[in-house]
Amino acid sequence: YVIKNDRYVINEIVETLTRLERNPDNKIVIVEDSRTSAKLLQILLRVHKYEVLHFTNPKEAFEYVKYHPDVKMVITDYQMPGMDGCELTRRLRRIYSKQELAILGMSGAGQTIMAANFLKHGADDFIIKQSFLAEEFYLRINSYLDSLNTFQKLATAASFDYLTNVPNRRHFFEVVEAMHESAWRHETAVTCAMIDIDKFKAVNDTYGHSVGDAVLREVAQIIKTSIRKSDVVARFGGEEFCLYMNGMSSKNSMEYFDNLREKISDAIIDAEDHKLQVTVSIGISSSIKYNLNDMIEDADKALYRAKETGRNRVIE
Ligand code: GH3
Ligand code: MG
Ligand code: MG
Ligand code: MG
Ligand code: MG
Repeated sequence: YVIKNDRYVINEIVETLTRLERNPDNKIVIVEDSRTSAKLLQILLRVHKYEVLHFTNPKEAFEYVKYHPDVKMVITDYQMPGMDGCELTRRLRRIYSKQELAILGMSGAGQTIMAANFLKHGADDFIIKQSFLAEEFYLRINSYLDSLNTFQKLATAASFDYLTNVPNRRHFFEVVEAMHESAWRHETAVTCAMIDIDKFKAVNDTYGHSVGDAVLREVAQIIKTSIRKSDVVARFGGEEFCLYMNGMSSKNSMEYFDNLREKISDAIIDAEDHKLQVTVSIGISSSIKYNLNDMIEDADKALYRAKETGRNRVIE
């Protein structure tokens, strides 16, 4: 009777917990073939508002985590059918660094020898199953998640432009260098474009700097929503954006950029109490060169010509 009653209570708790608000920033995957042990861990973690997913099969867990970079932590048992916890750790570490994913190995009491094994394969820490109830357990988990979240915030801040929220120049080169090398090897069509707002100084001079900022944000937003997932845009200078597009031929790029130019010049921008319009000049370079910087330079030269010949136009 007591057991039955306990089970009833536990089910009630689980019911309530699944309805609790969770923090999707703290997604944890538990890999544990013993359902009882996993359930306990799951309940305890949910109390602390973690988003928890449980897998009994390590191979399925691996596939899931591989395609879900939002998972912050994997807590894995050692002994499981098909693949042991150390092997799972080793495979995950080939994909995710310690700054991207925390891995905690776990095992039953009396198996502390496992600790070294887990750490050797890339785990951050090791816990003994019976220690779940200790406050130390949460403090440790919390501290791992806190450092990961802080690191990711810093990484984003270092790669994105604060004003427009598009990647900065540094991030552009980090990402595009590799893309460009592969495009060169595979002889893929690529296009590099420089986009510069026309007479932007006049916007600042007439309406003030904060209206200028709003215009910049809006233009960045239009560019961002016009590109494909595989394209990279970055804020290169004050009112200048660079775009790198893979698989974009010269013929298509002229049409694409003229559409973009038109979209920007048609936009009525709401900035503070003003409604205003701006135009952009665009220089493009579609003949691939081994050196990425040479392509950017060509786009820059084309941009200069676009300015010289009257602005609000696209020149290749
Ligand atoms: P052009 O058509 O030749 O490009 O003329 P322009 O006035 O756009 O070019 P110029 O290079 O003379 O001036 C760029 C201006 O952009 C100067 C600067 O005050 C402004 N600017 C640069 N960064 C920012 C920013 O973050 N916010 C604001 N509001 N203005 C900026
Ligand atoms: Mg097991
Ligand atoms: Mg300008
Ligand atoms: Mg200028
Ligand atoms: Mg400029």
